[in-house]
Amino acid sequence: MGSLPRVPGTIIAVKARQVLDSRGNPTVEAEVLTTSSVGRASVPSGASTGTHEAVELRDGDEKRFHGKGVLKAVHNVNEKIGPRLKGLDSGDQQKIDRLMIGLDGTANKGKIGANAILAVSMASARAAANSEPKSLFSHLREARNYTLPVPMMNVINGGEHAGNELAIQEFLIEPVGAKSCTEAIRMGSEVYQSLKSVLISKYGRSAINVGDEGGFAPPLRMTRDALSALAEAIHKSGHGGKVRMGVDAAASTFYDEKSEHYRIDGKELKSDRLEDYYVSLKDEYDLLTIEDPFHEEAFDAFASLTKRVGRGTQVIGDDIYVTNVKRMRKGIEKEATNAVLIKLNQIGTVSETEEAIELAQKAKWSVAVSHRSGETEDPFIAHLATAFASEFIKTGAPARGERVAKYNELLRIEEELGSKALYAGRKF
Ligand code: 2PG
Ligand code: MG
Repeated sequence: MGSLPRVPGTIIAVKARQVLDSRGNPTVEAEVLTTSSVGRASVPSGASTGTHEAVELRDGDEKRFHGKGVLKAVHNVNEKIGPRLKGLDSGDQQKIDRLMIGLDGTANKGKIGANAILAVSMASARAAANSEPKSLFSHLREARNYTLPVPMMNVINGGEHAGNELAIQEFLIEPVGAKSCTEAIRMGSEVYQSLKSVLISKYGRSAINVGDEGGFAPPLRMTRDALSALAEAIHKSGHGGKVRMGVDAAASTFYDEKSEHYRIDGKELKSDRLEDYYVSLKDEYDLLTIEDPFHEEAFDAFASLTKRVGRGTQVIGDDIYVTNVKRMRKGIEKEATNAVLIKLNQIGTVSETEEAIELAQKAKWSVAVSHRSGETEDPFIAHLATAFASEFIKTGAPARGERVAKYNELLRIEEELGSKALYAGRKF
């Protein structure tokens, strides 16, 4: 009896292991082995997570990793998912993802674990790309030209990502005036270094300790102090006019449900007063992006701000949408925002993430592909952003290995594309 023909890219085995993320917590890494390739991927983990996100399966065994182990998720990959994927084409992303969604059977992927499912979903895409062989971005979407995203670099960390008292979680620089993504990364790095000296001279050396995403975590409390330091750093680096600023408020983290007030800058503000505050900050600092300005259910408050600033400013929804097309449809209907943050692990598969991006693009929203505050060295999102020509990529400061892994991958991608590479900065 002769052996069956070995079709390239056919899945032979799937294996997972527990590795560490950038906060030192366990996460899932998966490998998909095919007849002609291997694909490996690991998944990130958020701190300011939205209530409606897909659920990571954690062991809960307090004796190991303070309950954060992912051995159950690893087991689910090895014993439940792996055997079912054998024989499938690693390039059939829809089929693989649908099979895993069906196997889990819950709306939030909490049974098998979104961490288990996503690791396999991403590793399959890589295995398929490697078997063609192709770069991951061109496997994800075939195009004649590719547009590389504007980096949104989070250079001052607050909120749940730092040990200071800034209510706003992220203060971002956005080099829209660069000619290429490579030049944008250089500008971002230069502003970051200028910011370092601005912070030292204003607040002393302890102000340059870094937070979870590699941004500085100065001992500040007031939003304007952070934005002013940033504006000074941009000016000092000589990139005035070319590098814009943005914030991710992650406002669910400073919203008090009981009193319906937001606690920010030593004040307690009702939604309409907070809206006025954002408008004044936008005018003073020419903010290009404002992410999650209100709590995750405040569709109407988002819509009201978007109406006021949406012509020149990208109001980005993160926790409000959680990369979920159902929630995004509600946002489109209510004109809640004009942009969306996209995170693979909020929804849990590559194909559902792609569906969310396509829905946003149909609605003429800007798209920002994003990392999580707990990351790994996996640069998958650099390829996702390039493949789908997202306007932005948000992946931390140009510092810390897990953040620069993505920026360095964008440098490689732009080099590989040569004259076929466009840069999204020109849109702004
Ligand atoms: C965010 C993210 C990433 P986290 O709110 O946009 O910066 O943070 O991963 O903690 O949710
Ligand atoms: Mg956010």
